[in-house]
Amino acid sequence: MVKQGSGLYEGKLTVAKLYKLVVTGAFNAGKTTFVNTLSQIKVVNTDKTTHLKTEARIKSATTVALDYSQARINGGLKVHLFGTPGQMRFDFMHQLLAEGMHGFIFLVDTTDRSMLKQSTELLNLFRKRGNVPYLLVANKVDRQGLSAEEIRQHFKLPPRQPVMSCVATNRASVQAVVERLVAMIQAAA
Ligand SMILES: Nc1nc2c(ncn2[C@@H]2O[C@H](COP(=O)(O)OP(=O)(O)OP(=O)(O)O)[C@@H](O)[C@H]2O)c(=O)[nH]1
Ligand SMILES: [Mg+2]
Repeated sequence: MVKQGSGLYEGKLTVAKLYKLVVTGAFNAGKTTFVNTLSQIKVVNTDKTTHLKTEARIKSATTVALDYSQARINGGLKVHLFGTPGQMRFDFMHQLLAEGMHGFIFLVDTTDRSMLKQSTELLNLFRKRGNVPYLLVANKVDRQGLSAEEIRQHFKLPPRQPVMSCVATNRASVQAVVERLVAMIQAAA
């Protein structure tokens, strides 16, 4: 007999449930930061220098393929976090990463109203990509910007659709978002 907790117990193989969660949102919303903050492994990032002046004014590098990390949350559940690029020119990656997802987190930069139009387009695309639970997240609330309620109104979300505030540089804040989405996935199962 094998000890309890090893995965094998009284001859039975118990496979822990894995969740594939996608972290998406428009350019500069904080996706890479979010995925990196929670990780318990060495993360995979694919940020490359951007040659677009409009982007380079904001930051020098942007995600061109994906971010990837893993973490264990409440009760030892394992989540795989896949961050996407933000721009529509990488939509082929959005499609690949959305394949088989259990749910998605949609980050909105509350400090940058100029990205709301792109955010709306991307959110509509992701809603069509999979009939899965999602969480809209008002990110960067440590800075002056739109409130979670203003974000809800902009996206015309129904009252039952949760919106959470987040600071993607803060581990507890990121973990709370991930745990909420997993609870939504479990409730929908
Ligand atoms: N103040 C503050 N800054 C944040 C927060 N989250 C991310 N940032 C900053 O926002 C900038 C963009 O963060 P990234 O994680 O690269 O954003 P991204 O969405 O992955 O960007 P792309 O991949 O280029 O679309 C960085 O300077 C981060 O440090 C936050 O919650 N608060
Ligand atoms: Mg990124």
